[in-house]
Amino acid sequence: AKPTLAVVGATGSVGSVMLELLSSRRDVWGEIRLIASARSSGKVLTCRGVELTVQELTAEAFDGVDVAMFDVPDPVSEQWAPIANARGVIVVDNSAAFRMEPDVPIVVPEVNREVLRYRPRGIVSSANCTTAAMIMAVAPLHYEFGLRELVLASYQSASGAGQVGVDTLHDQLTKVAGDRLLGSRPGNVRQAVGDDLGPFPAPLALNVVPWSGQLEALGWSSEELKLRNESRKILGIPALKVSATCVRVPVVTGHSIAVHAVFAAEVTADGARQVLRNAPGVIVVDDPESGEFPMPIDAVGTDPSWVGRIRRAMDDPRALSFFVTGDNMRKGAGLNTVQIAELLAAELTKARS
Ligand code: 11C
Repeated sequence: AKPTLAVVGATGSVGSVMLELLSSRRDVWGEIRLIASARSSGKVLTCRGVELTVQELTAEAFDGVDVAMFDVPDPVSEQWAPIANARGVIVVDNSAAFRMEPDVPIVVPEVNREVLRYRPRGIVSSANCTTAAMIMAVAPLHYEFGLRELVLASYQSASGAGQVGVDTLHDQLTKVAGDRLLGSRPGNVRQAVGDDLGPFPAPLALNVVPWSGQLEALGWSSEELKLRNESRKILGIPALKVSATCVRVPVVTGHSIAVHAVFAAEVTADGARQVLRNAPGVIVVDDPESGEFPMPIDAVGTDPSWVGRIRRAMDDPRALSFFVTGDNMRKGAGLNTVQIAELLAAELTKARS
């Protein structure tokens, strides 16, 4: 029998991307069970063309489940993943709750699928959305040229902060529309936007906000440290030098990263393009003369990481600068989680046959 899948957090915005992916990809699942908080239970959602009623998150909801994809806040994963594990469920978790635990792998299938085998707790983490988009391009270059250092600046969309982030951005854009003086005087954008900043620490409309996540030690944000720690773990380079500045921009969906990567070997832009053209899940869009760059308005709704603006550093023949954009709801969240779950389904199906 095909394995049973549970989607925990099915009614959220990443949850709905997961249902869309499960409805359009090769179907490897037997039963699919939708689970959410008590508030959302009883809702009816469509998956694989069939209407399913969302069940409440309880221990019993995991009975008979083989694999569960979690897209819920960190504390909910922390509480419920072990409960699911105790019922024999392998959890693929898209929160940050377990990513840095030594006995939990972070998997990006195109990059390090071999670590999926080591999961003593029955928990596998999916990478942070900014890390996932970036690592898809950086990993194949690392395997070719030997990565030594990353200097990163992110341009993260509102949907990374959930549906409330998207709603906040649209509400603010409505408030600032039409007034052509906004942004040319100090304080007038803040005044037009008012107090409702949603999940952001400052107005996002007509602005960029150099902040994502929580404040950590020495002034770094949690998102910046996730980029550093998760890159080191996924690439298996514990001492990799990584400095990131994470910035929220008024984009609905699609996280972008300006990457400066230093390698052990000398690189050329053409050599890097060649490597990236052959890399799974990567599309090279690099023709500035024709105005072709990787951009969120084009990457939204697509699966790959789009890479362009590939240049060798003017002052270091071992360094490259380039720009990556990916749909943070897909490769950055729902898609990567679904891909990991599908690898587990293949493993379970093979073991049972
Ligand atoms: C954002 N990257 O754009 C964050 C959200 O560790 O999975 C995802 C947080 C995470 O705000």
